[in-house]
Amino acid sequence: MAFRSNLNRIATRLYSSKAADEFRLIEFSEKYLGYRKARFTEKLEIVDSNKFEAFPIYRATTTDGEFVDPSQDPNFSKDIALKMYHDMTTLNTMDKILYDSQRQGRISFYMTNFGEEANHIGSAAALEPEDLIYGQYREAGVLMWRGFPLEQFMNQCYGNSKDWGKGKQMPVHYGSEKHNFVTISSPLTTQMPQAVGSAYAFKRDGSGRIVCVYFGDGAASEGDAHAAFNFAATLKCPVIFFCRNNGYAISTPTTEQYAGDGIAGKGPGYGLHTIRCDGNDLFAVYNATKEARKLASQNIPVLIEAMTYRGGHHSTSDDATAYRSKEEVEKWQANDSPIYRFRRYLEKKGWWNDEEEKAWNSEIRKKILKAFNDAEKVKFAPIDELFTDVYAEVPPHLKRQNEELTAHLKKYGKEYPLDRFE
Ligand SMILES: Cc1ncc(C[n+]2csc(CCOP(=O)(O)OP(=O)(O)O)c2C)c(N)n1
Repeated sequence: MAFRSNLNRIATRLYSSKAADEFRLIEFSEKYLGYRKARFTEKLEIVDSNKFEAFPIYRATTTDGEFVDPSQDPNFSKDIALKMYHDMTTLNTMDKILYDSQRQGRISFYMTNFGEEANHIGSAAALEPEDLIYGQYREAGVLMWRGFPLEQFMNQCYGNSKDWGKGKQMPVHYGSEKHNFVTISSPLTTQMPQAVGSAYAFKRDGSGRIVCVYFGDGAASEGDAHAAFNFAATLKCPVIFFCRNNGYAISTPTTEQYAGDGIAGKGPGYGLHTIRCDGNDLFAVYNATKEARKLASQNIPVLIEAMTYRGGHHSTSDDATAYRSKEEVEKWQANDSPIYRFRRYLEKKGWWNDEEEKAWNSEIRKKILKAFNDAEKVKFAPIDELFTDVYAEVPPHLKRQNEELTAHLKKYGKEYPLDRFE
């Protein structure tokens, strides 16, 4: 049979070059291009990528919190809308306090989330609590939405004994098994292939959970991002890639980060469903993430690029005035604050007013300062706990290091502030 069909094929090819062309077209299209159908063309043209239309920016509201198309209103209940506002403003106030406290030398490091509050709260609210989150480091609001306590934020930033990580991580490298939030890794983009691996595991175990992985425009230039996109698309993983495009990777502006259509422009090339949205519009972020979650739960991976602006310095180790003007930052603050935008929406609904704003500001500031002061008083975990928790059983090389440290401290202990450890 096989011999005969081969003969037939050869005969067909000899008989008709048109059939041969068709055969090649089908092979190229169905086998090499997978899901795409290509055609032959006799027009010699090297495609100029700049001629592709850029992804539009999906928005729901204006900067004054007004719906452009009322059908895009997800109709939050008053309770949910107020929780959103409370979380965004709590995050903002916490950032101010912790940023200042680093400047006073009370904690070693901090990263603010200024200007990205709608990205965090809008996306987190659209996910299910059991969905697994992989963050980059500038997503504290996602954890806040999930109920990570203020005290834990403070304990983690102090690295004291009440910190669930017992001070083993740098400040803002949060993690919480209880909140399905994988501990942050400092090396950029490690979280992306890991997230796809978790998503693939969820697909195989049929749990219905999905993964949402956050990353910045800078992180998207790492090779690991490419690996993650490609694995997710080819293995059809239940994952949402949430890019916070905030214009900068430390001092590198996006104009130097990529030459194509941002991060969204990469999506179709990998076979990812893709949307670009206004990251300062909580409603747009929520709607986009909600839709993406639906697709992801059917094993269709989605890339979201949320356009925003990094309102603060990259971190407390950075001075952004060295590479961007004060006027640029002020322009963003004056024209597009995600918090103000959402507040305008609440006010128009009759759910918020100036007095409530004033009372809330003072209440939340007091709460945060109390948690902060309490955390400052807590001692660090006992020194030998430095060697525990990472491995189920302490391996021999760590045991040896522990012995060396104990001997060293016996001899030179008075040179160290040992009274600050439990
Ligand atoms: C592999 C690696 N390279 C470099 C760094 C140093 N680094 C830390 S954050 C950062 C910029 C990341 O920018 P982006 O992904 O856009 O996120 P953003 O800080 O703007 O939120 C860089 C280069 C790092 N942590 N890891």
